[in-house]
Formats: sequence, C-alpha cells, structure tokens
Amino acid sequence: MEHLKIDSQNYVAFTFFIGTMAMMAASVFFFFELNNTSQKWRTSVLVSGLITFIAAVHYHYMRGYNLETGESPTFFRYVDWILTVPLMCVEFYLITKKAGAKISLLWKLIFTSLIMLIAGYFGETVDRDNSVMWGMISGAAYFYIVFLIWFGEVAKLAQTAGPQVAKATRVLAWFVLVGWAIYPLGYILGTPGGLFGIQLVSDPTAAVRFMNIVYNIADVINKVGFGLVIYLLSRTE
Ligand SMILES: *C/C=C(C)/C=C/C=C(C)/C=C/C1=C(C)CCCC1(C)C
Repeated sequence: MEHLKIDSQNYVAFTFFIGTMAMMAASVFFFFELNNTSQKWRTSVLVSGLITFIAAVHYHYMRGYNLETGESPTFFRYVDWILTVPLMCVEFYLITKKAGAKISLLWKLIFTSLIMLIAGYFGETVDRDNSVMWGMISGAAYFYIVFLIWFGEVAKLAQTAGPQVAKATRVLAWFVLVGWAIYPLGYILGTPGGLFGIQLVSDPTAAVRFMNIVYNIADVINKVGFGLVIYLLSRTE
C-alpha cells in the first residue's frame, strides 16, 4: 500500500491532520474526566466530549479525503457542523436549565442553527450562483443566535443562574460572536463572487485552500475551547 505524504507546503493537509489530533485528544480528555465530574454537570461535559468526538471522526475522514483527492470535503464538513453545532446549542440549554430554560428555547436554537448551516451548504454547493443570497440568509440566522445568547432568553436566564453560570455563558457568548464569525470569513474567501462581488483572493484554487485552513483553525478553537469552558464551569460550581 502506498502512503501519502504531507508536503511541507501543504497547509490544508497539515491543518486537517492537526485538527484530527486535537479533536481526538480533547475527546479522550472529556470522556475520562466524566468520572470526576459532579452529577450536576456530567451531561454537559459528556456533550462536550461528543462534540469533539463527532468532529474527530469527521476530521479523520476529511483528512484522508483531502490528501487523496486534493479537494474540499465540503459535504462531510457540513455533516459534521449539522451534528455538532446543534449540540453546542444544547450546551446553552443545559447550563441555563437550572435557571428555568424551557424546551422551546432549545428548539429555537437548534432550528435557527440548522437554517444557518443549510443555507451555507446551498451557497457553497448546489446554488453557487446565488452564494451571496444564501450567505445573507445564513448570516441572518447567525445574528439571531448571537442575539439570543447576548441579549435574549439565554442571556437573561444566565443572569439568574448564579455568578459562575453567568460568567461561563459570557465566555461562550464571546466564542459565538468572535469564534463563529471566522466561518463567514472562510465562506467569503472560498466563494466565487466573494462578498457582494468583491473577490478577496483572485486565484480560485488558492481561495479554496484558504477557506479550508480558516475552517480547520476555527473548528479547533471553537469545539475544544467551548468544551473547556464547560469543563472549567463544572470544576468551579
Ligand atoms: C464546530 C463548528 C462550528 C461552530 C461551525 C459554525 C459555523 C458557522 C457559524 C457558519 C456560519 C456561516 C455563516 C454565518 C454565513 C456563511 C455560511 C456559513 C455556514 C459559513
């Protein structure tokens, strides 16, 4: 069997590889720490581990796919997001549940995140001619999630859930506002027409490379970082 090497200039393949390792290591950590986690926080830490574990499996696949074909594993990227982003929404519900979060809030967050991702998928694949329109729909859903977490129901519940939960929710809110904002940047970089016709990188293959690197870095920051905030909360409360 032939083994594929990662060329030293191939940052896409390299970030896929590092992404796989980071997600695997984080999953092992969260799963093993479950034993020393209080009953109250066990589900939250378990969900953190599930998020990085699902990503690890997808990254392992995407890493191989990209190395063998040189192409973007867009379909599996979105399958990964469609599974993990709603789980991140579940985390917001779980940590504010003790303060009275209703199941309707959970569905609202899940539904909006699905709109955000499905619109992005259409813009990146089946309807690239209308990528600006799909990007706007996706962006609107994203801003609604930001609103709920910063000023809406999630923010209000977190205030009444005690100082530790309020503090952790604030850190997670920054992840959503800044960490998640990296994704539209990747989308704009990799989409023909870019932002309202402004093409950030003129060479289309370079643009797609940049897009994958941006997505890979964002995924590690957001999934591992998000999980660690939950983990630290489980240690302070
Ligand atoms: C672990 C994966 C995460 C946290 C993925 C998050 C993805 C987004 C916030 C994607 C957002 C997008 C827009 C706001 C507009 C353009 C299309 C997307 C899907 C890239």
